Amino acid sequence: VTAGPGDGEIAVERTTGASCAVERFHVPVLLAEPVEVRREVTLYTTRDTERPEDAARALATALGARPFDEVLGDHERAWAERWRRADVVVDGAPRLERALRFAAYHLLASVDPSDSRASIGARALTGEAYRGHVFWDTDVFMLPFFSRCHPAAARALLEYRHRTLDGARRKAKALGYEGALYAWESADTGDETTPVAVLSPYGEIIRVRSGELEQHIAADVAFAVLDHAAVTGERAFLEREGRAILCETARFWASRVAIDRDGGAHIRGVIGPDEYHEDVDDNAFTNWMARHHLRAAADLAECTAGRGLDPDVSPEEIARFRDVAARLVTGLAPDSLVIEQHAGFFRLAPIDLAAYEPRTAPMDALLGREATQASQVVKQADVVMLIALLWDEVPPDVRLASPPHYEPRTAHGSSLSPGTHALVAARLGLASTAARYLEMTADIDLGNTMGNAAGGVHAAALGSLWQAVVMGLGGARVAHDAPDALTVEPALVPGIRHLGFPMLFRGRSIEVHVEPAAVEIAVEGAAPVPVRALAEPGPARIVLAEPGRRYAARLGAGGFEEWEEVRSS
Ligand code: IFM
Repeated sequence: VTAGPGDGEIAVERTTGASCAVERFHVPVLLAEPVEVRREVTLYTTRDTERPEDAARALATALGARPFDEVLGDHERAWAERWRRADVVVDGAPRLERALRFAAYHLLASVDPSDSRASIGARALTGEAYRGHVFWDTDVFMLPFFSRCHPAAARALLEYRHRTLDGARRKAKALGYEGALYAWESADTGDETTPVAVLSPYGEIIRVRSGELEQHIAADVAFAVLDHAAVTGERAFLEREGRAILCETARFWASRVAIDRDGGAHIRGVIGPDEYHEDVDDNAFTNWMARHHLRAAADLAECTAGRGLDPDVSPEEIARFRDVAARLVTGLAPDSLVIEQHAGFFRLAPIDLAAYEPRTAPMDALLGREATQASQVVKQADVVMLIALLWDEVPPDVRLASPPHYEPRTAHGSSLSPGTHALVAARLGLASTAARYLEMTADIDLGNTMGNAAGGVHAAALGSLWQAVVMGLGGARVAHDAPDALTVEPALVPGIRHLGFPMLFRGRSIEVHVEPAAVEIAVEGAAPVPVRALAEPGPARIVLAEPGRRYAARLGAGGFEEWEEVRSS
């Protein structure tokens, strides 16, 4: 470390404790004289070399021999490249734009694309809550950001899941199932690390059952693998590591279901995303996600058959995956448009959340565990989460009818919840609801609205904010009916005049600009890419966008008009 006004005047005091390392710098300063602190940090662990301290010192010495500005220049260029691919511009909502930058900064800073031995903990590297453990937060909330803005980082995160597949196999076996079931809380080996009990803020010992029962993690990891492949177009990873992940975890589902006399397949005794309800049967999120996963595993195993890939999946097993998928119950009664969150949910006691406002504690603490389980209070997006992830699989009238049913029952006791509500509300055209949830998500860390900022940033919520804006307001997605195109179906909320975001799609760098009545795109890369603009109820307008050119589609009375080539502004 060096600091002005004169080098050598700085005194450093270092103390280390069992869980902290503190450095204090004593720098003489003069009134109105700027002081600049220059600091170079080198870091090695025993995973890299037997003598990490020697390696760190050697690198520090080598760096010290180079002019500081040159080293700083490398650092700045590396960041500038990351920003170029991730910076979202929101004209008309400065607080939202600031929150998006905060989100992108923390997400980008939390991952090392060259190291697949670690993934991102729930609070990234910013705090000790959840002990750095890796949850579905990474696969479902953060990975979509990386697959679109920093695919090398996304690959490392997915490779981490492949590396820890043995841990997932051990967990499935220990529970008496086949295949692989990822740890609800994962660390270096992939073995389950969820604590079996925690102490509540009121000193009570609370049993934690997620490690055993929150099994949707198997399908969440599969979802991330599939989403990454859909966006990047990378087949090699999908067909080797991705296939192993998908097929092993699909085996788990095939052995996990119980087929009833009526022929329906049931997944009994689970916890869904709504962790207020434990040991429930047929959580809709789990069942729909497992169905999506089983079908994708069957398709992949079929199209890679005969190549001698590991694991070997027989035609009978593929047929079994398809059969179980077809039988899985969905929570949709024939005459209903509202998906039941789990079997018996509609019969639970009604809840009026407004009566508890202003709330000073989470709903489960206010009601007590038993009353919470007996009531319809929902901790976090659950059916709404399934609609967000499986948008094209849910019939449009069900997409429309289910969220308004669950929204008034949802307590948002998890930071993962408001961003998902924002995304779904935006896609449904519920602009004021979307705006309210966007604000709520943006404030989680910057406003410390969960009251636990000391534990670190809520990394999944940061990912969910990015998704709500880019995939919700911007409407950028890969749709089932046009899997090779980037679909842009915007849903701006009032007040936003312009939303601009970069995204990598199939190896091409695309810049998307959305305004209330127009979409503009520009493509960089070696080959053209199909992009389509969609506005209900108008037809989809597809353009085969050539690299180096810019195109605009304007919204007319019958949806978007044909794309036109425009000059770069
Ligand atoms: O993964 C989440 C879970 O959905 C709700 N409780 C906190 C976990 C870590 O963020």
